[in-house]
Amino acid sequence: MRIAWSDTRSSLACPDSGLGRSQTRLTGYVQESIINTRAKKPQAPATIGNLPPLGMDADSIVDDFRRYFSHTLGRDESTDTNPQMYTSLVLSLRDRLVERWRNTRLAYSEADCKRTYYLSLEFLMGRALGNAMLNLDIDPATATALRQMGIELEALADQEHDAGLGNGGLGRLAACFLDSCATLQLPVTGYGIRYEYGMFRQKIENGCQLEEPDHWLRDGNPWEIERPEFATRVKFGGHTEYFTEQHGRTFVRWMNTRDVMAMPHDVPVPGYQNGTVNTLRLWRAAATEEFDLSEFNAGSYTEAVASKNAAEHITMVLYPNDSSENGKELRLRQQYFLASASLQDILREWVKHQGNDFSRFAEKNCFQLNDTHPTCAVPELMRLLMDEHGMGWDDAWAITSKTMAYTNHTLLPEALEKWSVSMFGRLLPRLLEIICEINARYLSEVALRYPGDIERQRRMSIIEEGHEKQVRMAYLAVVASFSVNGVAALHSELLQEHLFRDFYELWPHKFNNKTNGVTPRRWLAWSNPELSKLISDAIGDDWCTDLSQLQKLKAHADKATFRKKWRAVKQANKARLAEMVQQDCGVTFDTNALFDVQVKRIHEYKRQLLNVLHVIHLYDRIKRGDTANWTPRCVLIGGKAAPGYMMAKRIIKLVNAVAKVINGDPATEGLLRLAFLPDYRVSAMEVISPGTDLSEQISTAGKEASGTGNMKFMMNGAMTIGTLDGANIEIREEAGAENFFLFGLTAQEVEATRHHYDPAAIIHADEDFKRVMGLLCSGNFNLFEPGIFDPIINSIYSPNDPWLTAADFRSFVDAQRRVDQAYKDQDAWTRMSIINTATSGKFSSDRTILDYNREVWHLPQIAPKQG
Ligand code: 26W
Repeated sequence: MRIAWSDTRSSLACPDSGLGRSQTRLTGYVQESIINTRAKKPQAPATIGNLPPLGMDADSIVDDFRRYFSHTLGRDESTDTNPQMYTSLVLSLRDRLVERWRNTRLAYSEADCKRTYYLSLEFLMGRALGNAMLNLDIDPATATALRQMGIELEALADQEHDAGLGNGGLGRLAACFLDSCATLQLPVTGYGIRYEYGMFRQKIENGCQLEEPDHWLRDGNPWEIERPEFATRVKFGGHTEYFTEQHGRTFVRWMNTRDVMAMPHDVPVPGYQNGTVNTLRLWRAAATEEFDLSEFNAGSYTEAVASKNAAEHITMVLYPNDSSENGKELRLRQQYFLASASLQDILREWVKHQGNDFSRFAEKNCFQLNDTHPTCAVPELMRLLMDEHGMGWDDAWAITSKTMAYTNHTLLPEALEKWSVSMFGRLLPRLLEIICEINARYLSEVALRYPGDIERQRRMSIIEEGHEKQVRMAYLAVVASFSVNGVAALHSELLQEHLFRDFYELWPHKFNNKTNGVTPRRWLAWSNPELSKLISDAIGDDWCTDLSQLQKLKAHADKATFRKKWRAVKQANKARLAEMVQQDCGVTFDTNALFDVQVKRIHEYKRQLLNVLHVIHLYDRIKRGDTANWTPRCVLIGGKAAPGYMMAKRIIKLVNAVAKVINGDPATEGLLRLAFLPDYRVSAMEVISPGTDLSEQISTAGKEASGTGNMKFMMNGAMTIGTLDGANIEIREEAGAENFFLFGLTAQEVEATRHHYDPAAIIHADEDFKRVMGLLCSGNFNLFEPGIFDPIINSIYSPNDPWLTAADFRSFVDAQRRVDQAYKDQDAWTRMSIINTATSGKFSSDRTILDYNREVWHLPQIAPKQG
């Protein structure tokens, strides 16, 4: 890769003005000298914001790229390196985003429209380069530009670290939503935390997960723009004091606090080829100036540095748990930091335009809470309105309860956030007072509705009584929100029937469902270009912004030539995936085999264990010679375990141990492979989903709120083997039962089975299962580490196994047999694959966002002026 330095194009001059393009972009005092040299021709003074649009052609990109590389980054021929070339390309593209960003802001502000703020502790954005090129429609021009300079795009794209600011589904959903909001031209801003360290990088050593820090910002992040002019202060600790004014009004001061600065970093969120660029504003914690002045001057230099560090700790690292809350103080600090900084930012903007008149605030603003994590926003908005803007309780509550909307993403009790009242009070004394007041007022409403029902009041209280009193964040969110939604039809029903039953009885109108979706731009157009081209050749390219168009593919499923092309694309994608598996796992996948994939966080409820039991069963069949009519399979499992989740880590070890035995046994050659893919992340999924034949969605029914990986696989033409859980139910409805491999107990049956669950009897009665457990228990996969899989074996045998792994084994194995049969008929399989893609339209996050907008947000769609 070499930049063509000899390339002397004359396109630097801009024909209309006679000015060099780069000159027209100069601002401030430099402008004067330009104006002076052109003094003969009187001109309106150039304004900062009045620039001609940047060219979108290859030559313009080459010019900008070279200027960034040589002038901004100070590199030349002898020092050219991929990181600097990557940065030069990003800065060139970012300039083009910035133009549209400004136009978008202007259009929203001129329309003076309602806005929604998506508050989330996680935004799992992945890489931005490909997405930016696609959405700017500058992909071909960029490719040409780089070719002209002799640079390989892929090598640059590989320089980008994934922005891994999330754990899994909930964080990636937030990222897909931002893409859809920008594409639909909705005035939605994301607010999150700029973690210095994102999701840990997973290494596998001796079959075990090792966590390594993800210092994704080490080489800088050219996508973000720091905005110190909008820095705000966030309070912690201290105490409250009550004052009475002359007129008798009391007000509260939160004093003696330890403040932390919140510094915003803005990331552009481009819509799909529509001129809109929305904003993701990420907050970084920094020490306030007093830290520097008072403490440093007091001579306690080292202590001052230490406390400065403590302030900056708040945004140092993403908590890597995706299902269990451990009540850590730093996590609550992060949550309040996000809520307070974001709300202050929004109120500052409001006051700038409306002064202290909040009468229309609720009409013009909506806060979508991504799970309970940002729920401090409820008491914080109350505090800001009352203590900072002089509003009374009732007015403040009217605004808060009309602007908050809450999305629940899990029913698992261990994932429901609770904070000890004593810790909450120490860290956020003013907020705790407000929460208690909200609780008292709301419980009196409950008492009015159900007089004398003390038990119900106890059940519904935001404060859980007991040895250690706790704040129940989910209840706080429900009480304060005008909308409460689950993320798939079944999940929303279960919320109403179980977790929020009492609340549903009191306020049925609050509850609704919003089935999740994923963005077809990243998950089909960008990650699967060959399939996208085949689809567009057949049905046109409107599907990219109207995914229901994919239905038109159904007609093509009957054409042999189309099926042949479809199969060829899948084969090419499988080859790409096989290459990745070879490189990252050292395991050879034969692209003629069935590619069977389960990638997601490792959790017992997701039942990677059930998957492994099936693989052991296949191995057992091979070993006993039951291989007539065999369908060769390559099984891929990937995902991260929470560092403190011992069982999940043991399951990773088991996958690796079983893989080692199977892949090392000559008997399995050409029949079976198993690999564990280390460091599963967004950019890996972009390769995995296009190359998958079979998508494993095998959670215990009633436990997976929705799932979104299931949707990415479906869109890319994979068949699903799954339980009636989360969005699987809707996937099966759309695809048709004949195009879905169903197995397992229903959510109802799961609950009924718990009372009489006897796994030992189930295993004993099933010859195949007995043999599988025999292999596991004999130490066949852990010859040199005796006993390490005992906790797993015990969990399968336990009548209290919450995930009922044994209950679904037979049904799962039978469904896998049907898969094997179906895969043998490649033509029929391809037809099913096409039908899956064709019926995946519902699972576009555009549909989800339009649902949110129609039923919850009520925002106008606003197109910025072009150019
Ligand atoms: C407090 C620790 C913690 C952190 C994150 C608990 C729970 C979470 C999330 C709720 C976990 C999560 O990502 N849930 C997933 O959300 C997806 C998007 O709605 C759903 O598709 C998945 O089913 C759900 O598991």
